[in-house]
Amino acid sequence: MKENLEAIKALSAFETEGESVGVQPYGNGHINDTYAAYYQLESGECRRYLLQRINDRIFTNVNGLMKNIAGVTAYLADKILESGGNPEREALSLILTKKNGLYHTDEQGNCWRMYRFIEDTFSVQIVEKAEDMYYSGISFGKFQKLLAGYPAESLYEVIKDFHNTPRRYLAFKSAQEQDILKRAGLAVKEICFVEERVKEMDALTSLLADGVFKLRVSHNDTKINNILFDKTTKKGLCVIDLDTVMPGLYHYDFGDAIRSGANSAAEDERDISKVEFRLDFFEAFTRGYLEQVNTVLSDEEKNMLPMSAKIMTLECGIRFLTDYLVGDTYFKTHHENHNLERARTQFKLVADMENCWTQMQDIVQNLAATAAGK
Ligand code: ADP
Ligand code: GN1
Ligand code: MG
Repeated sequence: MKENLEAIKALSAFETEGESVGVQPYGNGHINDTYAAYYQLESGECRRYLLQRINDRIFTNVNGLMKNIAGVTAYLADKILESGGNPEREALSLILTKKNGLYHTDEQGNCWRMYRFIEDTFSVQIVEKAEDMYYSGISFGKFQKLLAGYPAESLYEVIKDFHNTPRRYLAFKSAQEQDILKRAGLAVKEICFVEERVKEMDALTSLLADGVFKLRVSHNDTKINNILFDKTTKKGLCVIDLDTVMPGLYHYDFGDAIRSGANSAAEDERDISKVEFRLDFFEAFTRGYLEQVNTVLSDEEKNMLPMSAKIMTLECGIRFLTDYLVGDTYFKTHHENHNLERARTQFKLVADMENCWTQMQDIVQNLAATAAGK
């Protein structure tokens, strides 16, 4: 396969140990092309590295992105070591190129990077038990806690306005007005759903603009499959997929983790009756999360956690709907209405959250009080 050949060729650029014996496409990522690269050591032992071709259609400033990752992973490694952990398993570690670079650019202009492979882990795609959400909350909470002292302003804004919900709304309006594929008529219900919530779009961004929230280091893509879980302990071990680490808000991470994890069904489930917001999963995640960051977050930040779940879910639905209206140019789709179906699941979750709003607020208040008493 041509793809594998390009990956094999890229291997020789990196400072690896042993003899390369092959590569295999790996994982379920939707953005980068990921490979497991196999090596034979002199001792006869086998070693894997994780090789990725960075998606430069989405990430146009690969240099800035890689500097972000290098800075954050080195900082995390120090913090993990200080607290008696194992940085080689609990944080991503980059393998440098033979020229001491953070990534390699091949003759075709493809950018490649390599990580130490973290062995004996598993990933969760759809959450089936509250325990997984609890450990997910601990992992993302710990990630924020360890990075709380990292200067957020020093990070590149890899994708501008990535979680700027009002901007996402404007892009949606423009797509709806232009309606180049005449699809708006097929999405009337979904378009109305967005319009009915227009006043809420700036719930998070206005607090940042007003100085109520300070700029934080956020991960920005806190799907549960961006955590590697330890096969032995079953606990969250390492937060991965650091491409979108940027200056932002903790709420982007809390909200997106709830959006993706507290869903009883897949993000693109067609049978909407199967899609349900799981309040028990929300509770489990929040418990793990606040155990880690209760003292890091201000009261204002804590109060807005339920709202962040709603806004991030609404925003993601708006992004899917926009992509549907402009002709599926961003998210990979596998059938004609894929993005519209994805938007529907997100809006169902938003509606469910609105129906248990007081309970969500009570859960956060009670768990914050419990965590403070510990
Ligand atoms: P994408 O941005 O395409 O989602 P990820 O960085 O999340 O790509 O990586 C894709 C998959 O590769 C992950 O879901 C995970 O299974 C695996 N993976 C990533 N980094 C490592 C690593 N250092 N060790 C082991 N597996 C990894
Ligand atoms: C994309 O790579 P993946 O599938 O984890 C997207 C996220 C969306 C998500 C929705 C860089 O994430 O923002 O929430 O799809 N990543 C980017 O499934 O746009
Ligand atoms: Mg990923």
